[in-house]
Amino acid sequence: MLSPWTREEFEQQLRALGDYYHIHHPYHIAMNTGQSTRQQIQGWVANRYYYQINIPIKDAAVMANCSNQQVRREWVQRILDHDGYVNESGEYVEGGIEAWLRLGEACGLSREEIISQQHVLPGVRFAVDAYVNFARQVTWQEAACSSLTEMFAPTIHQKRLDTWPTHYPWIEQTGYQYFRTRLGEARRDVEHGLTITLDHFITREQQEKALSILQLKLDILWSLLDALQMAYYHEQAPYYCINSSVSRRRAYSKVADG
Ligand code: AHQ
Repeated sequence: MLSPWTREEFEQQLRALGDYYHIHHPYHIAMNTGQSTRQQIQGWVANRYYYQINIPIKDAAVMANCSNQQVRREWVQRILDHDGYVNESGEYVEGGIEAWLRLGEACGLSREEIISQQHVLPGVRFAVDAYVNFARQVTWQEAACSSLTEMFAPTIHQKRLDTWPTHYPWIEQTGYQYFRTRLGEARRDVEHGLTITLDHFITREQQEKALSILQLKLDILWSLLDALQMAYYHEQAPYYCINSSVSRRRAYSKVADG
């Protein structure tokens, strides 16, 4: 029977999984080193929109499973961060989903085509839906643990802010607000999610389970980019090789090359 890791060792084990974070995926490496085309950036923004609009749904599922009022009082902030809210003086404070749409417009996409989800690839949809369904089916502590990929998120947001303006001068500056806002929000979210995780997973077996939960979320993020890599780098979107007389109503269409 293996003895549990100390709190510090357990946190270190969680952080070591950062080696598998999607910042190391070829799609991100290409975007962050200036090798991506306009179409590849637009395809990423249009597909990641599906991830963004599902985060508050995921977080509502976490809350629905959580009987702890103090945790809900903190967790609800994540939903407001994405959906926005009306403040005391009746003003709408926009959230991350609106900021993501502005990122899309800054990249030359129209709001309508992003909101239509016409560019969302099947593999992206499956990865995101797997995350939402996971959060619905597990305990709120396990779902909190799965959000800890955000331990590595400030680095990736900062990387985009540091490199994209130089590499992609055609992206309007207004689009970068989303990444700036997430720098602070991600750090705050991780504070809360990490405390829940370190407090809840106590035995060595539970700690190992937490590592496998984090690995599942890393797999979700990696697989999302694999779908994009096939479509926008290898030119092999689903059914690219099928010539059928059946006029299949396209559930998705790649962003126009141009
Ligand atoms: O924009 C992101 C975001 O709002 C969230 C919420 C959080 C979660 O609850 O799982 N994870 C997350 C992430 C966002 N952006 C990703 C990126 O690469 O821009 C990183 C992603 C994450 O690390 O989980």
